[in-house]
Amino acid sequence: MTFVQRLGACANLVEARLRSLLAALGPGEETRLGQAMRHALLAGGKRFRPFLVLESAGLFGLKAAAALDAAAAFECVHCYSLVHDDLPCMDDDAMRRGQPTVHKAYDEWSAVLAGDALLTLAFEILAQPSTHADPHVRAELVLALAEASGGRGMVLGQMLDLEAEKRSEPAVPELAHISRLQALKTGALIACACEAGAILGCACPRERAALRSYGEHLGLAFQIADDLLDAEGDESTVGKATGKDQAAGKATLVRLLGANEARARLAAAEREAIAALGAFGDKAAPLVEAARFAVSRAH
Ligand code: GRG
Repeated sequence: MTFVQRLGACANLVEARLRSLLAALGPGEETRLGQAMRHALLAGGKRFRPFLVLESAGLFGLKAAAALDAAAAFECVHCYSLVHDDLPCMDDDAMRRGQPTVHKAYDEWSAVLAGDALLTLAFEILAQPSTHADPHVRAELVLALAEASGGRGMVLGQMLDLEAEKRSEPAVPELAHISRLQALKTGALIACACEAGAILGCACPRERAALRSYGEHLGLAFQIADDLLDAEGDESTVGKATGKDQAAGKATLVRLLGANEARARLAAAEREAIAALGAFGDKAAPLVEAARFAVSRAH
């Protein structure tokens, strides 16, 4: 099976589980809120974060079914962040995953509320016994995802990003500032998805730290690749508007350092991500492939 087939198979599993979780825990599919949540969750997407949860859990002998609910929770948080990021008051996008964004398909208030409900749903899923039999493991997952997605993680990263773009604060963003905001905005959730596999698998601290380190380098690679796609990618392949960072004067590594240096840093991040997996040997081949995919992806 190629990496893309493996990622696709994971996406199918995750989507089926998201459908059933939404039917069981959501507000009712006939409601406007339920429909907007479905649009946000089920209109495409690579399901890359769930893939990381499943594959990192697999390192500790867990079958996909045993990690699927945790994986679905990560996708709920990711989808909420995309819905809110696309709003006119944030990044203002009309297309996402090749489809109209939630506020275009519905309206702004429905998009805000669908995002809120998806974020909350993620924690409801993690707290369910079906996520893991051990309540301590469930509590650890809740804590890790809350830290990664909240005001010391992704939300803070988004805040720093928007302050730079909309308020020119700081007036001249330096490399350290951009690196920090990107590590928070994109890296925190990706790193946490990798760590979640270690939590589910009751890994030792050394193995958990190795997966976290892999995830941090992977997150950086993912973000630089995203910036390069925005600068150089084709709108129909990427599935959303491109060229927006330059037009908005966004603080990115590509803008600060140029595309060539950004590509060099992308390659370094890929190498370091793969190196962090060393102790897992051949078992980690799918995660090695995931790092290669993050770097070379076209969407
Ligand atoms: C609104 C709190 C809040 C946070 C928003 C996700 C995010 C933070 C901003 C999105 C801006 C962006 C494009 C960031 C780059 C990395 C990224 C998250 C890309 C989208 O993720 P993919 O490529 O998307 O995994 P799919 O559609 O495949 O799930």
